[in-house]
Amino acid sequence: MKEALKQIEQNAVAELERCGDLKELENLRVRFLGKKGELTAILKQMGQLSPEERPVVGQLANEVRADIEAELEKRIGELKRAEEEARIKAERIDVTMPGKAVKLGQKHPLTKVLDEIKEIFLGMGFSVAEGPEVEYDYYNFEALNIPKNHPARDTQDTFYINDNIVLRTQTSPVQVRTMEKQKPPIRVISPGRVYRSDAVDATHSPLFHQIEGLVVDKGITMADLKGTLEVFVKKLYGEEAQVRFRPHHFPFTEPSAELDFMCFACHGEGCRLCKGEGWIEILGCGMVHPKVLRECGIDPEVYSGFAFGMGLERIVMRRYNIDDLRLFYENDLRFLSQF
Ligand code: 2NM
Repeated sequence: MKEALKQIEQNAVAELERCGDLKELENLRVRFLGKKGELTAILKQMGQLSPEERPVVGQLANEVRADIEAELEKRIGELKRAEEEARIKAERIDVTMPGKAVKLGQKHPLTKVLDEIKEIFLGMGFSVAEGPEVEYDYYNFEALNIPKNHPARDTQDTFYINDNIVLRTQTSPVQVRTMEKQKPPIRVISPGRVYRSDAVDATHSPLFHQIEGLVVDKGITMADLKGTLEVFVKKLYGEEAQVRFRPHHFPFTEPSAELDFMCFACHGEGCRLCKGEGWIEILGCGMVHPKVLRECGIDPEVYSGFAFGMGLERIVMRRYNIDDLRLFYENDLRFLSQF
């Protein structure tokens, strides 16, 4: 029996040393020390021994159990440490490795130029006003002296939600709302989306962007309009830019004009860019009609004002030599990443 016990210890120590895995170690513990293990099997035979031999063998059995347990603990410690080291090695972060580049987006060309235009007017004391794109017929037309039979109200041009509500065809309703709730002096620009029922082609879209402006105060004259808009064009196109005002007609301004700047390609000679004109139109403008002021609660005997409006797309197309405005709305990164 003593021989058997020593054999178990030898076998156990040898197997534990060979064993390279925590799960297998647990199997070995069960095999040697468990209730149905090899050591227990020997102890069950103790009854066959003489009373003198029993304590001796018992003590040896305890020593063998203690030795195996000690060896087991030692191996568990070693294997855990090895496992931990392997894990740390696998998880180690190489801080010298080049990072993954985060690709930043950029502003849409319409936004870039709009920001520039806003900045110019902010610099002249204007603030930015916004309003609803789904608008009452009253604000879009009626208050702006556009009577019921005016061609601008034609269903061909306007998206009607119902008899009283439209998709705004201009941002002027924002100016009307501003005059309604704000006393002069007023200096605002209103950029935003506008809608017209047009077929899509290279130069037309049912959705486009406008920037309108409005100044109302005591003593505002056509000279203020001309000075302000000339400064705007020079800030946008450079100090050497030349402007001219041409008489025009709008229902909401009187007198009205269109503002051209001299073609930068041919300097007024006439070329392909300006279609032989020598000048390129950039915006419409005029002195706010007294009827419009009165409708908005401003006394035209006390106050006067000027207003203007321009399309953003055409300005951006000229700036970057873009020949098809559909590119603005298609979100093709090959286009957008060029700006
Ligand atoms: C334009 C041209 C001329 C305009 C007028 C007004 C308002 F509300 F004051 F009457 N807002 N915008 C205006 C004037 C717009 O766009 C070509």
